[in-house]
Amino acid sequence: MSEQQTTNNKPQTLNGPLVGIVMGSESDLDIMKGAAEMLRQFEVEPELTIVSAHRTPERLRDYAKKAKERGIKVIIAGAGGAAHLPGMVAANTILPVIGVPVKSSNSIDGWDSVLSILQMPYGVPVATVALNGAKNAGILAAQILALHDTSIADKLEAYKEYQDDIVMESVKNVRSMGFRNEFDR
Ligand code: RP5
Repeated sequence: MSEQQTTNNKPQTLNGPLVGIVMGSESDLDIMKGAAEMLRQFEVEPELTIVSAHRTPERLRDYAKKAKERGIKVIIAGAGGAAHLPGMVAANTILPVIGVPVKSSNSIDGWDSVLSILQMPYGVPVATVALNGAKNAGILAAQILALHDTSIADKLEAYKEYQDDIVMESVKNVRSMGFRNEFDR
């Protein structure tokens, strides 16, 4: 892997994406594209593809084993039902893996996906976000990259301020409806 230090102390991989998004099926895309959209807000262009733990086990192993040498820093893996993809990716790499439980067509109620990804055995962690929480997975991946990238860190700070502004707008709206609010007096 080739890396260079830029002036803002930003480790920049010359070729290839820093975040890999994988999902068990194209049917997960509606949810999982949220991770890519969120990363793009921080000007991180991820790669995104299908890797099925059950239908393409060799591809899974290959993807996870080669990710680090290809320059990937964080993997986001999403799957539904018997959601073994994130755990098996984590079993095959030392990169941080963020797991997204997807409520899919074969999911009973979502708990199957959540527990399949959440309840990893000791020694093989997967950072699990909420059911269908791909957007948070994107933010979390950006936060990991921001540890060594001041430009992403600045965008995350701005995003925090944006969220604050949105809530304070709601505070004003609710107050204008005539509800008592002594806190913001
Ligand atoms: C999982 O099974 C996939 O991640 C998807 O959430 C679910 C259903 O897959 P399809 O039958 O729609 O391809 O492996």
